[in-house]
Amino acid sequence: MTNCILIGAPMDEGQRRAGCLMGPAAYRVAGLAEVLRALGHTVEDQGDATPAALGEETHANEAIHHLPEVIGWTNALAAAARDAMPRGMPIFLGGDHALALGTLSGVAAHAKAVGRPLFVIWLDAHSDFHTPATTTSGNLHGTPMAYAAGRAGFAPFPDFPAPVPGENICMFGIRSVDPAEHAMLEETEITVNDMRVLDERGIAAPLKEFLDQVQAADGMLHVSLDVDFLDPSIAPAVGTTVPGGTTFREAHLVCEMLHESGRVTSLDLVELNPFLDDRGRTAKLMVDLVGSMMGQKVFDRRTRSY
Ligand code: 4U7
Ligand code: MN
Ligand code: MN
Ligand code: MN
Repeated sequence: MTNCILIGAPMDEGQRRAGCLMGPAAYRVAGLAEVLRALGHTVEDQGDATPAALGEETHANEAIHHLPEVIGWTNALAAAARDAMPRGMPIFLGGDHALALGTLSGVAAHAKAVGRPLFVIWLDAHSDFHTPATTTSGNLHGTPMAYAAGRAGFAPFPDFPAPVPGENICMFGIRSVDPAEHAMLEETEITVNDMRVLDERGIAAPLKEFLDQVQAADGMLHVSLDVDFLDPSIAPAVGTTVPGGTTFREAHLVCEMLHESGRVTSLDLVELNPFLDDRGRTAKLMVDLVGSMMGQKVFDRRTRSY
């Protein structure tokens, strides 16, 4: 059984649409702690993190907005992640995906300190492989995977503590990549399982390949789950909907296989915008997916409709 440490990250400065900061509250209302306890886990809800003091950082790329705020969150969440890792499995309740700049920093620093390799699975419509220099939207939620991979061009962010090697990164569900991201991804060893790959091969085979790699290396695994990984027809509460996402069963299968691997050591739940939701169905689906990731079995499920 796992000690689940819930850490709210009510931030929305990584993109331009208001509402993501209500995410942590929505997960609590949707019963995340209760679902985890019913599966036999212990749950510590730490409440919400607050950003570190604001600096006055600026960037030559004028599209970038809220840079000091995002750096403040990065520092605070890196510290929160480092503090939580030795005590259990942190589950970060977002908040937009820029929170992963911080969560991955703290998780990577912890993995380095304990001498274990860190692996990352990026469940997202987007590759989030921009740097502050290449982003044209200026939305820093499109950058965290590049930061964790150690891409240059992140000043004035702190240097990423222990960059994750490309071979240890797997992207899943990708269907929206900008040209600058594409060009950089080509130069890495990152596995990009885009929707075409999943259409052709299904979920299980490519995911098993990656999980076998994590197992063989005795690795730790960070899961970053962006709501837009899911098809907008089942998960409308997100600012950046992209058609052609994963279905209800595909997403649950990913989570069930992650559970069976026994490797997941930290989790981000990002980009939920409760203001865009339809009677809480996206929040409830995300909670349900965490249930599958933490041991809920299809055969033991009661059918719920939402
Ligand atoms: B998310 C985008 F231009 N690439 O940089 C950008 F398409 O965390 C989208 O995955 C980024 O939701 C999406 O703004 C970030 C865009
Ligand atoms: Mn994302
Ligand atoms: Mn996305
Ligand atoms: Mn988004």
